[in-house]
Amino acid sequence: MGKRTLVTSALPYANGPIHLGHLAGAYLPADFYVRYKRMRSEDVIFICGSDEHGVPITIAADKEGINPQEIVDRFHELNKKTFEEFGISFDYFGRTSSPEHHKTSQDFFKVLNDKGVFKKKAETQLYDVKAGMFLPDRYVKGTCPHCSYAEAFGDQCEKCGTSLSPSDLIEPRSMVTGEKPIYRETEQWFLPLGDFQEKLQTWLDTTENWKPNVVGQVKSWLTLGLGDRAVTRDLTWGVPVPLENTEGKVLYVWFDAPIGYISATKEWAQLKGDPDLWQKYWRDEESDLIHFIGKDNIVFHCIMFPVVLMSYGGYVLPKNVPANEFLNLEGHKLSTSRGWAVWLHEYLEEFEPDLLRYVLGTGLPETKDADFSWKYFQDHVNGELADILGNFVYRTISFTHRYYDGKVPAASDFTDQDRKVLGEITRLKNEVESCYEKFLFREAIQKSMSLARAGNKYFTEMEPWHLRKSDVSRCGTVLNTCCQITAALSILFDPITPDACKKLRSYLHIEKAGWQDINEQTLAPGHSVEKGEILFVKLDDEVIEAQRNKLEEQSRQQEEVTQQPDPIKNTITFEDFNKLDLRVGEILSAEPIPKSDKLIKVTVDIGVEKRTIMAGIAKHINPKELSGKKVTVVANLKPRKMMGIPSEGMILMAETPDGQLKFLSADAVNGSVIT
Ligand code: B3M
Ligand code: ZN
Repeated sequence: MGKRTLVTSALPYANGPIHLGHLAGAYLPADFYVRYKRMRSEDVIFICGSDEHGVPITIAADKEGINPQEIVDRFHELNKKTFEEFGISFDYFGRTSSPEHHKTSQDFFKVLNDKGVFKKKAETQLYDVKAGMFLPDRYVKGTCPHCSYAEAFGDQCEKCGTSLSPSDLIEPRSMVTGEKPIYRETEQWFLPLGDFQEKLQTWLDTTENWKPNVVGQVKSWLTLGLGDRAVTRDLTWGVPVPLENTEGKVLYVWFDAPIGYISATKEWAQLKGDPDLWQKYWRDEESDLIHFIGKDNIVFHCIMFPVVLMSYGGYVLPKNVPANEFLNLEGHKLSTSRGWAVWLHEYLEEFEPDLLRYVLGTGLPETKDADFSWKYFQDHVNGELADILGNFVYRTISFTHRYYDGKVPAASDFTDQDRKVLGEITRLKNEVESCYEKFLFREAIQKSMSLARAGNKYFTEMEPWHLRKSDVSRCGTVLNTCCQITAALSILFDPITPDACKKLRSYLHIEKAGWQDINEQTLAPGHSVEKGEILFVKLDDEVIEAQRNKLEEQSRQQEEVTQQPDPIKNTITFEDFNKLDLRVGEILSAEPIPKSDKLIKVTVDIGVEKRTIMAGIAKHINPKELSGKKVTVVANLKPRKMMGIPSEGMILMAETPDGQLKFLSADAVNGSVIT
């Protein structure tokens, strides 16, 4: 263990609010860890901030038709405030739009460029001629070649989940202008990760106690072999490339974002009035750098950023990267676009932070994906926080208050049972410590609760309410013992439920207690204790039911939004319209195409002649039902081969807002697009 620790949590994109999935991945475990270290008076700082660059930001801005700056300002403020209210105790929460960040990341780029680390290569990329801009994959939409979904993105079809590249899309179109993009050459700077393979391996061999899921991912990247990774992009939103003649180029967001940890630490140091202080954490070998992230960020933190740091020189490399897996919600994948998420700022409108901190902590996706449900939340709040921890400490302090005038009674003649339960304090404290050091937070929480459970059981079995009358001295010993356990719990639980612990320590008048005070005699006889209040109130079924309904409703509403009809296209002239030759036709026969799940080969009589038309309707209509149907045909469409067969026209169909294709008819849904 080094002399000091620098803890970071992934910089959340400032394109939306924080939800439970984010929290369980990168923020809550980091906060447990940092609070634990602070309780031990260790030298630790906790750094985070908003990631304000990259395509996720510009897409969010485009969606609302506003400037990216407005988006990042809004969500930076909201997320900063939400984290604070939830007790995520960052020492500093910066943002990558800050001048210090631009300066720092440009310096990194320049130094690496001067050292000759980068390769410059021409690449072909999609380009929107009308908009005069290169298009990131996410900015291209088209029809998915697998499921025919018309709104698939250039990097993924959200309907069938297939990952795509823009060239896979049928009829690709730019999301900026709707035009068909072309390929154009452009020069970019690349980080040749492959050159660092050996250096990376040597460094990774020195690391200890990494989680198997992280080691596994990193190993497989290294085994596959590392390639060149572009660190610049042709975009206008981002940190400008700090070289001559690079107009329109910015740093790739994954180049600048991790450097955000450094620039935020610099800003923190400036605020402390000691501008060089950041160096102690980043450039001294005695510092342990720990990155808390979600599993989708592993490659950037374990390969790309370390390569940047080693090429620059003089920086510490991550000591550990305890990445978490994903959190599901009520048995389904969390999805912000489908409205299947619990937003942290909304949670905070109705519940105390401590409840979720504890419950989410007991079910963190540490080694595999985990599920959060409102029922799970209720069960753990009621069954553990309220019935065990809360019940035990309340019984203890209220009894002390009532029968001992609020003074810890003296103890004498300890029995085996007393010694055993007191022994649990040190035993569990040691075990909890070792869990924290190994980033096993679920287990740390479970073991912390074991102490409360032992205390609660002891209280029940000793029956002090009887002893009070039958054996006064014995009753005092029992209560003294319970008071010691209560004091220990008020410190042991501090990283998990800080608000409740702060209250509890104030009832016990041990506000300043730290980890070293978790022992068997924290409270001397005669030490005064306040009556205090119940720490955790049970949650009713209705409250939980309401949350579940809210989630369902939210996802239903989102579905409606995403199914909104397409906007009306640009106005055309009558001449434009007149170019179309539309004919009424009758389907004579139809046969499915064996290798296609989409196409049907249709023969249509359009009066003047018979046509073969390949129609993409197999998913929606049974070929057997086609014969004899009257249809509208675009008769002068340039023939085009599909599955090797020339298609001589197009049958017009109505596409309902939810993507179903129907024949044109008077009872088609309003707003159906004729397609
Ligand atoms: N903003 C991605 C994410 O939120 C990214 C993390 C940056 S950490 C330097 O998943
Ligand atoms: Zn698809």
